Amino acid sequence: MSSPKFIALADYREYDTEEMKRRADSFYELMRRRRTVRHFSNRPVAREIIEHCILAAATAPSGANLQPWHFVVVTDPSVKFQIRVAAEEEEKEFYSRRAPKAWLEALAPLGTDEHKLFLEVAPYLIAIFEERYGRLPTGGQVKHYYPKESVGIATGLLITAIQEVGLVSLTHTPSPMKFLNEILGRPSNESPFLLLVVGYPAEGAVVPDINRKRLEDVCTFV
Ligand code: IYR
Repeated sequence: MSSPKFIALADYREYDTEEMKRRADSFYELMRRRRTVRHFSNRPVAREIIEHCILAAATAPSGANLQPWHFVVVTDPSVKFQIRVAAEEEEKEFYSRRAPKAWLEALAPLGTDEHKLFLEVAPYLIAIFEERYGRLPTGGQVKHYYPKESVGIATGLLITAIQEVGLVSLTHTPSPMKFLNEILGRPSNESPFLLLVVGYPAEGAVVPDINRKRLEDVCTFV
C-alpha cells in the first residue's frame, strides 16, 4: 500500500461575496442558454478546442481517483457513417417495437424519431466509455469504484465546457450501444456511456419549446 503524499492547495482562489454573486449569476446565465440541439452545421471546429474540453472533463472527481473514462473522438466520415447506420437500426427497433407506449409519450414533446442525420453532419462525435474495471499491462484487473457516477460527472463537465466555448451538443444514447465497442475497437472492460454530438448549430436550427423546473421544484433548503 502506498502512503499518502500531500501538497499545498496552491491553485485555490477565493472571491469576495459580491464577486461570488456576480460569478454565480453569470455562470447560470451561460448554462440556462444551453439547449440540446439536434440540427447541426458541418462547419469545422479546431481540434485543439475539443482537446481542451476533454481535458476539462477529465478533471472530474472519480472514485479513488481511478479516472474510469475514455473518450473516442470521431471525425472520420466513414466511421460516422457506420455509427449512423448502427444507431438508426437500433432506433428503428426502439421507435417501432421496443419502446413502451409511456416512453414514446414522454418523448413526444421532443419530436425525436429514428432518423439520426446529425451523426454524419456534426464535425465531432465523442463516444464516452465507462471503464467498468481497469486492466493491468500484465492482464490483471483493477477494481473501479463508482465508475458510472464518475463518468456521469465527467460527461457533465464536458457538456459544460462545450457550452462555455460556444458550441452545442446532443446527448445521444442509442440503446443498446454495444456496437460502439465494435466500430471503435474498444476493449470489453469499457461500456459505452453516451455519444456526445458536438459542433455548431445549423443555420435556422430549432429546439423543442420546453421548460426547466423552477428552483422550488428541484431544491429544498432545510
Ligand atoms: N434514443 C432515442 C430515444 C430517446 C430517449 C431519450 I430518454 C431521450 O431523452 C431522447 C430520445 C433517440 O435518440 O431518439
